Amino acid sequence: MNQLYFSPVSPFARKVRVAALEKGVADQIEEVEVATSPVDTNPDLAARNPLGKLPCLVRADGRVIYDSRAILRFIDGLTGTATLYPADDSVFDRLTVESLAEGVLDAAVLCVYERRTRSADQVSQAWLDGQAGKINRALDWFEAHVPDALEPDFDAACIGLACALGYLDFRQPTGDWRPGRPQLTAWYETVSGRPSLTQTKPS
Ligand SMILES: N[C@@H](CCC(=O)N[C@@H](CS)C(=O)NCC(=O)O)C(=O)O
Repeated sequence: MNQLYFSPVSPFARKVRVAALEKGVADQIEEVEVATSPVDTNPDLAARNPLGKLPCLVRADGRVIYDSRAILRFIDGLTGTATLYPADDSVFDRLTVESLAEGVLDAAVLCVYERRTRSADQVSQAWLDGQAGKINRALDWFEAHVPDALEPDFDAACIGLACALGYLDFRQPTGDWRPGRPQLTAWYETVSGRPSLTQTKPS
C-alpha cells in the first residue's frame, strides 16, 4: 500500500489528497499523519525525505516520492487516463501555471514561518512585504487570466491554486485576497464546492 505522510493543515499535502480524490484513487493511499516544522523536524519523515517536508509518499515497494508536484504526477499515472497533466506540448503552459500557484503557497508558508519561528522584535517586515508582493502579483495574474488559465478542467494547476487560496483564507498571511479580484473570487466559489476540497478543508 502507498503511504502518504501528511498533515491536515499542510496545503502542499492537501494538493495530493485533493488529487487522489479527484482521480478516485484515495483508497490506494494510506494516510500517515505527522507533525513537523523547519525548527523541529520529524525524524521519521526526515528518514524518508531528507528535506523533512510534507507531503512525502512512500510507495508500496518502498520507493519514495516528494515533493507535491512529483506526487501529483505519480497519482495521475495511477489511472489509465491522465487528467491532471496534458500529454502534449501544452503541458509546459500548465506546469508554469502550476508553478505560479506553488509560488503563492511558498510565499504564504514563508510568511507563516517568519511569524511563528521568530519573536515579535525579530520579525522582518521587509521580508513579509516581499512575500506579500509575490502573492499579490501572482493573484493579479490569475485574476487577469480567468477563465482561460483555469477552465474547463480541474487539473493539477487548478488544484494547486485552489489549495493556495484555501491556505490564504486559513492562515491569512496577507489579509483578504478577494477585493479587486472578482473573477478569481467567483472561480474559487465555484470550485470550493467540489467534494475533494470540502473533504480536505483545513480547520
Ligand atoms: N515544495 C514542497 C513544499 C513542502 C513544504 O514546504 N511543506 C511544509 C508543510 S506545509 C513542510 O513540510 N515544512 C516543514 C519544513 O519546512 O521543514 C512541496 O510542494 O511538497
